[in-house]
Amino acid sequence: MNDSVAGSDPLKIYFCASIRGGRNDAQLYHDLVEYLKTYGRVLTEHIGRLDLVDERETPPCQIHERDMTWLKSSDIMIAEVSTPSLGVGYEIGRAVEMGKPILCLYRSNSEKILSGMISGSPTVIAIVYDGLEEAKRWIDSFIKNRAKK
Ligand code: 6IA
Repeated sequence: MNDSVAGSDPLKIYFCASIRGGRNDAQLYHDLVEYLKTYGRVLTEHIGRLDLVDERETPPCQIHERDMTWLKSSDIMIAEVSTPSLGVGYEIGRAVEMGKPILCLYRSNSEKILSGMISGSPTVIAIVYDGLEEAKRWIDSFIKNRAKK
């Protein structure tokens, strides 16, 4: 792992991306999660699963409680926001309230315009990227700058 010192706790990363908002970018989410795993523990690794099945048996209150517990315990949030998702917007708002460092990644060729509530938030770093390799470079710089604080 790039960002951890031997013996210290791994960085806890809360990755968020669309589930019910649409899974067209599932491969991209998978690749981002794999990259984030080189930096620490991705608490929400399931979001990158290509075979994610929308099991409706899990009561929504359990999903919400589990995700909020993970979010509270996380060190940073990284959100892929090219596909609008109510859940991701909600998670970003909660992370802002909790004072978490937040990086939002938005594909330059997205068909959707990013919400002004994200691009206009003074505490959210929202960047436009072109391809996975550029997204990785933004992640590198976000994590390294955060580590200096
Ligand atoms: O509104 P959306 O479904 O697109 O919201 C997606 C975001 O909310 C993700 O970043 C997740 O962290 C969170 N989220 C929404 N639904 C779930 C969920 N459902 N499980 C975990 N996190 C969720 C359970 C079914 C699923 C395995 C398909």
